[in-house]
Amino acid sequence: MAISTFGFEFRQTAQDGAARTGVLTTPHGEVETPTFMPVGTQGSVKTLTPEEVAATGARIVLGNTYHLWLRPGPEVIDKIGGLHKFTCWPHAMLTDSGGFQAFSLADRRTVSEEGFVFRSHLDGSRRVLTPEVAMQVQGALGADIAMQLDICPPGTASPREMDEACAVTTRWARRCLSAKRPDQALFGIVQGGTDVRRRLAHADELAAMSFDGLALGGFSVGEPIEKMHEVLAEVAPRLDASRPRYLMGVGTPTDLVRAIGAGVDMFDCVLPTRNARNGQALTKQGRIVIKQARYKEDFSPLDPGCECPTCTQGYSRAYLRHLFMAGEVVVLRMLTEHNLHLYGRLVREARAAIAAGRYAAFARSWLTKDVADS
Ligand code: PRF
Ligand code: ZN
Repeated sequence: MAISTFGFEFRQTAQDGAARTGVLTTPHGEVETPTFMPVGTQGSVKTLTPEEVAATGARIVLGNTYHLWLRPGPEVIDKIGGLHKFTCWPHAMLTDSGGFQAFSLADRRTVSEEGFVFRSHLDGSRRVLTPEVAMQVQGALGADIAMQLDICPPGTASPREMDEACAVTTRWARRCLSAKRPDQALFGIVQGGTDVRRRLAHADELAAMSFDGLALGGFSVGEPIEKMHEVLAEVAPRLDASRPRYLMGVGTPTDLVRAIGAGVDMFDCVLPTRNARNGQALTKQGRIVIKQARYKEDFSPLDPGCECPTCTQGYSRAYLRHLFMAGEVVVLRMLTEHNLHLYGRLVREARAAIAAGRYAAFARSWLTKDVADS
């Protein structure tokens, strides 16, 4: 067992093929894995209260260093005692390091050995995000798990750029470990694109360090989805089994089912929450685009098999469509709750299937349906 941080522990509880269940112990409670982390970029899972998020089964959420650093600022959050207290989320929390957002959101960003230099997307101010700053800000936010600063090249990057991104990410890994709070867990991030050998080599470099978990970054960044799964099937099972494995920013329900089958323990993705706000409900039978005329007089619930408040209260597709067309904001909450309940149910059923040694049958039952791929 790789226990290096006070109050943090990962214990595998069952295995079926490469898929596994486990328990992640954090200072804010236990998290059963495989788990899905709803994304709370700005200190809220958009449209929902923390109680509503917990009711979907989520016991860990993700916060973003980049956004909270720029607004309201780590000093504000530090003052009240951290992001848990600030947001009233009592369960576990993980913060991403900010580089990924600095790269995708900021203007005129540059990257050097020192870190990222960019202009804030809010006020244009010049900001420097180094591994030390990323750890300092994440320390003030006080999540249970922090992420190292890394470089995530686009799927189209050349082999040379991929090699360079891995080399810099490794050097930043050491700097993050030196700068971390001793009572905060820290995960390393494996890069390397879709080349299995490069991925495995980078994973070995990071596994040799005292990280509490290992993440797979740099997936779902423009490469073909089949290629991603091909590489995941080779790489995920070979990541150190004593530490949690986290696939960053992925994916659809189908992606989760396949990646869990490859041995991934943790996921985050904006898909269930963002798609809800675009009027999309995900169901085990496929995706419902609620504005479509075919739902105008469809008085059935989104998904009769769903345990979410939207479905069990009896709100019909016709009513939800009407609310969406009329611009009534409550429908965004209803769809968000529904989608997060689907992800909560997916990981719960996956855990039960792994424990019972029937993961292959479970996977077939989800994959044979046209599930929600975007
Ligand atoms: N690095 C970090 N955060 C991320 C990613 C990454 O590569 C991704 C890629 N899918 C999502 N979020 N730090
Ligand atoms: Zn529902």
